Amino acid sequence: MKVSQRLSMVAVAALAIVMVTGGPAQAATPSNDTFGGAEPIAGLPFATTLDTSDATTDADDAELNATCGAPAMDASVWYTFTPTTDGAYLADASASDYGAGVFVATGAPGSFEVLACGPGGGAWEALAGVTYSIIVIDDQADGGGNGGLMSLTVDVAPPPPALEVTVDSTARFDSKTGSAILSGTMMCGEDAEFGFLDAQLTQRVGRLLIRGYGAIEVECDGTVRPWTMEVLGDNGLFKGGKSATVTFAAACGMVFCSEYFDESTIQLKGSKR
Ligand SMILES: [Ca+2]
Repeated sequence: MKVSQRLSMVAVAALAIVMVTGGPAQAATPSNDTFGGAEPIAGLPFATTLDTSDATTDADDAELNATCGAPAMDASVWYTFTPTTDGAYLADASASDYGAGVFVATGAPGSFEVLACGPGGGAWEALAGVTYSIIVIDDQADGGGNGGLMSLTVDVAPPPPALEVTVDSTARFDSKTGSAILSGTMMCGEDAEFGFLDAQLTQRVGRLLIRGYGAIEVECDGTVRPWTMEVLGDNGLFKGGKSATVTFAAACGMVFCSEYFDESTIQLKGSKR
């Protein structure tokens, strides 16, 4: 009885030691710490998590960074991906619990060609049958440590956000300020990170070509929203009558932007204030 109690206390003590040392034991140097141990990505979508706190950096990381200039290349781990179809792909490590950066490269040590690199993730145009190395590093953007809990997803890049723009064929002009107020509607998809619209307005007034620029940011939420933009002439006042406008709009997602371009003649009509 006494012996068995003692044994169980030893067992508890042993368990406690295992628990205390359990963290570092799990965070052994990952098998994909180097180019030679790169883990192949079998299919998409790919998602994984990995403790990289014992991952190391070496000369291959330094070679990758020669063309990119990340602040640090600590705790690199390597994957390879050979797509079966051409297209744009996105490797995203932004959900990691440290300042993770992503490199995408072809080639081998001594002949790497970096196709994408950046904090959080990287996107690139891939060809079927080509093997790409995907490297996740700790760029020390968070100021310290070595790796941590890495979270990586690789998938086909999301398409550009939806974008629809209209420009009204008439614009008001303010006879006191000489400004023109363009208007229309714009819809950009809620998957857009940002959307904007800018316009150049030109109008011949006598012998002068009055020119003005305007730009606005537009909220991207998938609904059609009216927009108005006041454009002041840089070198004179706009007047009633015909004027030309060049409108450019873009809505950018994580990888791609949608763009809209329109050149049209609009009528400036006076307003009284
Ligand atoms: Ca490494």
